Amino acid sequence: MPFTIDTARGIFPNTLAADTVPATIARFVQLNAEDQLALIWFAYTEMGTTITVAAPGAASMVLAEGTLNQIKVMSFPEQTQVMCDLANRADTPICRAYASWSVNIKLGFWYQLGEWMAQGIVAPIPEGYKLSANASAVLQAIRGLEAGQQITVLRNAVVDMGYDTSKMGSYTKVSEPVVPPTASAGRTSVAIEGVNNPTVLSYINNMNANDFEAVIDLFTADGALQAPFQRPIVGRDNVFKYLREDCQNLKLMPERGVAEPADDGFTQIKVTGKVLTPWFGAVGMNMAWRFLLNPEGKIFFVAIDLLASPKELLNLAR
Ligand code: ECH
Ligand code: GLY
Ligand code: GLY
Repeated sequence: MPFTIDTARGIFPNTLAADTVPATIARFVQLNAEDQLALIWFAYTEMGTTITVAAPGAASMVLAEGTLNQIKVMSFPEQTQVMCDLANRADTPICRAYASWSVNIKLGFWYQLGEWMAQGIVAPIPEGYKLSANASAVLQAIRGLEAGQQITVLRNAVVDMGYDTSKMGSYTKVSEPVVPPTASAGRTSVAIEGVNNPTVLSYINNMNANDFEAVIDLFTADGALQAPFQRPIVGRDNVFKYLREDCQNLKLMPERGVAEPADDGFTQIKVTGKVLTPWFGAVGMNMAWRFLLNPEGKIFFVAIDLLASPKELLNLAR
């Protein structure tokens, strides 16, 4: 039977993803807004003692600046209301603006509010604020995760805030400017134990060079990319947009892998290794890439998974 995106998603079914991340988010979104904000404040400040977050790039800050300046001059109660509105996904002008931002702009916005909260410019979490029992339990669950999973929970919590874009009709997505690809002299090239497939090597090396034109050329016209805990993004145009909007300046550090023939002349390849985000240069996330290449060596499907544990880096079983 020929592969479909749906059947492709099932390659290497023994791959154990960090399902604790969506499970934790599912519990988090049940909490009330005050608890959500306080919980993130506690998690974020506790994490800050062991891992350092990079200041956002100037480009993403400029795009959130208007909204940030609006919030800066509000009273504490008004600021608290804005933050609760975001957590409640309310229909307000700020929640609509927020919803139109790319992931990095949303993260940069909260980074700035966090700085201002620490400096007393934005309403802090009230002193002595007591989390509900459920919120405490979620915070405890987050404490038990490895660092790569913790930052993914934070990221996903922030991405889900703001007004629901599906209720917004047409709107203009706001994302950071696209950086030019790294010049050839500055490029790196990876070696993967057990995998020398040129498509896979080219995918990794071009991702690391922000050369998304070259990356997208590796896909079939109907090819798909599935980010961690997401539905597949299908078709070259959509994948290309995603790469340019949300995938700049990542560092992919594959370690090992396995390649084997699949049905209809396709090839399935699993690679494991680490990924760094520009936000947390010292947090190596344990990841897998599951590629399905067509007989011409084009990417029909690739899934990127956040792994359940470091042990999974060694799991190349089919
Ligand atoms: C404060 C209190 C009030 C509420 C809030 C607050 C602020 C919170 C802040 C949070 C900041 C969080 C950050 C998280 C960043 C996480 C980034 C991650 C990135 C993962 C990327 C991966 C990429 C994988 C991919 C690969 C591919 O091959 C294809 C593409 C792709 C405290 C004020 C809210 C400030 C900065 C987890 C894994 C490898 C799929 C992208
Ligand atoms: N500092 C990370 C970023 O702007 O993406
Ligand atoms: N967590 C995958 C991404 O950055 O979209």
